[in-house]
Amino acid sequence: MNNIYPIAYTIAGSDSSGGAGVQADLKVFSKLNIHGCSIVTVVTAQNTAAVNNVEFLSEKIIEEQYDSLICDLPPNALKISMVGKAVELLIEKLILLKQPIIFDPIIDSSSNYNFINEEQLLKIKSHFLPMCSLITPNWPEAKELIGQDKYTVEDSAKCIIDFGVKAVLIKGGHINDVICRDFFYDGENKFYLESPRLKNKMFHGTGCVLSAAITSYVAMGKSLTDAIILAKAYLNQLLNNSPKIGMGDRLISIKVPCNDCQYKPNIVCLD
Ligand code: PXL
Repeated sequence: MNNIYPIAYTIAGSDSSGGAGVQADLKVFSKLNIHGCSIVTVVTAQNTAAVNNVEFLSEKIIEEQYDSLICDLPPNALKISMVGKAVELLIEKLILLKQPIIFDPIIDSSSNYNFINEEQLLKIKSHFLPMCSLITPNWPEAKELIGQDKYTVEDSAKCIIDFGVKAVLIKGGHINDVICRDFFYDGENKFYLESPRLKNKMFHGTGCVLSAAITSYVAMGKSLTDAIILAKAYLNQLLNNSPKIGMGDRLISIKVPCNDCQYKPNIVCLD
């Protein structure tokens, strides 16, 4: 890749409140000195109180955004979250790419908006995951991916690696504990990243910020594990400095930091 300035793509939904999705990703890319390009798959109408509506863009316009970029602004790394109507299209296009893909899945069967249906989930597991360098599900998403909830976090990570993805980071933000623990596994190396949990905060868009920061560090040429540790420190910095705006309960990422390691997580290696 010969870009003189690193480029990252976000293939994601638009969040009108600016807290998550494409808007959050582009803010992070920019703060980390990466040029961000976007392929919008879904448009959401939301604010700090609620998601009010969602519209899926056509496969045609998703393909046109991708084709416009790929011939002119080749990426150093890609971040994908909401795939919308484009699962098959993305599989067809991205199979030709060599650049690392970081996949932050949005799988929420309890949501009113069916972001991924059963058939798409099967395609993601069989064809899309083997193309990805990393998947970053939260704990409920990890359980939905493997289709059962009896496994431990570590056994779930092993099952996810069996789908063919190179590495998995299961985020512990949804597990109730005073420490927030994320588990990394790549089929060989495994470790936990531990950070103190912030009380009484309903933060919206943390998954987007974390995966956008990982993508940025990978686009700069860092190893995947360095990128994850740096990105976690980056997210912690944001969470510790998040002023509230809007009238709802969902905190949004308005003060996206520059590169900073003040809040680095504790790394617990396992053999
Ligand atoms: O944080 C997940 C997420 C991703 N992308 C968009 C979203 C949300 C959550 O609301 O709106 C567009």
